[in-house]
Formats: sequence, structure tokens, C-alpha cells
Amino acid sequence: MQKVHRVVLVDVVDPHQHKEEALKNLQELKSLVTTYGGIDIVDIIQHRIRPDKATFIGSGKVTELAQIVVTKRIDIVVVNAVVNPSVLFNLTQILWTDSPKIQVWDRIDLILNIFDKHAHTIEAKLQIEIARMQHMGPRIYGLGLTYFSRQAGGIGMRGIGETNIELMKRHWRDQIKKKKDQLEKISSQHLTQLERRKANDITAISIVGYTNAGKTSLFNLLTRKQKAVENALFVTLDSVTGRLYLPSQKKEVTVSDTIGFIKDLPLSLINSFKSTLMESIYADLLLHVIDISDPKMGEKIAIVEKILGDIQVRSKKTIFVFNKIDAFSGDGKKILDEINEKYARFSPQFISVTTDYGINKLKNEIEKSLIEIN
Ligand SMILES: Nc1nc2c(ncn2[C@@H]2O[C@H](COP(=O)(O)OP(=O)(O)OP(=O)(O)O)[C@@H](O)[C@H]2O)c(=O)[nH]1
Ligand SMILES: [Mg+2]
Repeated sequence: MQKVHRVVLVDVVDPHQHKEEALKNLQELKSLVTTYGGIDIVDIIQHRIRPDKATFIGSGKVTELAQIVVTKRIDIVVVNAVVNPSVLFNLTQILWTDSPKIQVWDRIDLILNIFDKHAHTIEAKLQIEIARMQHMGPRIYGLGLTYFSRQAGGIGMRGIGETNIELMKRHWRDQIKKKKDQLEKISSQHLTQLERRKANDITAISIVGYTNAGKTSLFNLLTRKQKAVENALFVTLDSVTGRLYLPSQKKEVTVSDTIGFIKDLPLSLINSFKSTLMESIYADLLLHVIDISDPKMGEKIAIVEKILGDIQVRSKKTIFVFNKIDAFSGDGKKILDEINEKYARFSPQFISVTTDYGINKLKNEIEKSLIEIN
């Protein structure tokens, strides 16, 4: 049986932040932890304070954390933030003495570990490995330096530790370079395929959006495929392409589904996922799927748009597809009016993959857009 890891979540809440906001942030972290699986959330530490530069939480809370880690036999501490590697290093070092096996993760570690668990293709595995090496590097040198200077007996011998660290760093950089070269090779094959498709003048549609918005559900509906759909974050980690027949143009177009985005997705990871996202980068039309029943909808739209900008996805046209309209509760007319005004240039569509509502209209809009851009 798989070992269940005992976890404590550590969160810092800005004193000025509303309680509800803080709870929502913690909720996303909990969903991520659930997605990772095999984890038992044993305790949650919340500290209402500005994050501490060295240890994230204040020194009193660190002592409390250290006690919890020992008495509750904690395996992993997950910090609800993206923090400087030195913070993770400092916390690990403090907890290390009494709990030598303790791991301290930030949100990036958690996301990387989820990706690692769910990645299937060699390409995805390599991408994760590179991002992980880049993210872990500074912590490893830090711990290494402590280890070497302890070994060397402290002051005076510190130089030896530093030389060793330099060697480690160089080795680490070489390893990253090797992995990158390997990835480059695979990606360029991928790219050739895409270019061939371009040369054959096949129109490409890409589905993008925040994780759990319903991208794969829409993909399955449009292409009659049966990719896994689940109420969890990061179910899809690769890209898959299917076909959709457009009656008015009497031709088939490709539709691809890809990995979802999330807040704080590390840039190194986005960069290394570029080849997976290549399908989107090269699309003629983007369908940005949005969960309209999500109270954080606006923020998530902005996050997805920002990431698309960062990885330089430029399509000729983007359609905003507001999904899960069946699950929306609240003032429907008000929100539809707001959306139609605010996102007019993205030809907002309202659908429910579950009930089939709005799907024909969406298909018509897709045909219309493709005619316009060609
Ligand atoms: N109520 C409702 N739920 C939906 C609808 N479409 C999808 N879902 C549910 O939303 C959850 C996520 O669906 P997916 O299609 O896996 O979402 P995704 O965007 O591909 O998610 P990731 O691949 O994890 O990023 C599943 O539980 C679906 O059943 C809808 O129209 N209405
Ligand atoms: Mg999916």
C-alpha cells in the first residue's frame, strides 16, 4: 500500500486581507494537495502577519511548527506561497535537527510534484525534471554548504565546503543542460509535425483555460474522444489533438486540448512546457474555456491571459467560452450583461457541456470566426 504522507499546511495571511479571501486561497491549496493524493492534512497553521523574510512565519510560529512536526510525526510541510528558496532552506534547516526526514515544499514544489505524478510522456517527464532542478538547486547548495562545514568542523575549514559547493553547482548546471538538450531534440520533432500540418494548410483550434474549467469535457464533446475528465486540478498534462468537421466549409479542422493554467505556475515550468503548449502557440483560433460558476472567474481569466502573453501565444482570434452555465447561481442577467460588455471582443459564448446548452451556437461561432480570419 502507498504510504500516506502526513502534512501540515502553513499559511501567512496579510493582516489587511479579508477572512473570506484568505479562506479561498487556502481552499485552492487544499485542492492541490488533494490532487497530489496520498496525503493526510494533519494540521493547518495560519499566521496573520506580513511574511517574514527569513522564515515566512514569525519565530514564535516556527517554534510551534517545529513542535507539531515532531509530535504529529509530520512528513511534509507545505507553505502556501511561492517563496524565496532561502526561506525553504531556513525552515528545513530548523526542522532538520529533530526531524531529519522532513521535507518543506512551497506551492511550486507541490505543483511540480503533482505534475511529476501525473506525467505520462517522456517530454512531460523531462520538462518537469528540468523545472524541478532549477527550483531545487539553491536549496541543495545551501544544505550542502551546511553539511560540508559541519563535516569540516566549522570555522577555518569553510573554504573546503565552498569549493565543494562550486563543484556541485557546476555538476548541477551540466545536468540541467543535458536534460535541456534531450528535450530540445524531442521538441523539434514535435515542431516538425506541427509545421507539416501548417504546410498542409490544416486549420488548428486550441482549447486553453484555467485548470478544472472543463477544457477536456469540451474537447471530448467536439471531437467525440474520451479523454479523462475529473473534478480535480491538472487532470490533463499533455496535449492531444482530435478532429472536428465543419459542415459549412466541408472540411475538418484539428482541435487540441492541453494542460490547464493556475496561479503561481512557475515560469521555469511554463517555459519548459512550451513544447507541450506548442499546439496552442500555433493555433489559428483559441477557445478560452472559463468556469462561470467560479466566484474567482475574473481573476482566473486574467491569470490565463497573462500566461498566454508570457509564452507569446498569438492567435488570430480568441473566443471566450463560459462553461458550466448549468451550475451558475446568482443574478444571471446581470453577469451576462457584464460579460458581454467587458469581453465583447472575445465573442463570449455561454455553454454547458453537461447539458449540451449552447453547443450548436458555439460551433456556429467557431465556423464564423474561421471564415473571418481566413
Ligand atoms: N456542472 C458542470 N460541470 C462541468 C461542466 N463541464 C465540465 N464539468 C466538470 O468540471 C470538472 C473538470 O472538467 P475537465 O474537463 O476535466 O476540466 P479541465 O479544464 O480539462 O481540467 P484540467 O485538465 O484538470 O485542467 C469535471 O468534474 C467535469 O465533470 C459543465 O458544463 N457543468
Ligand atoms: Mg483537462
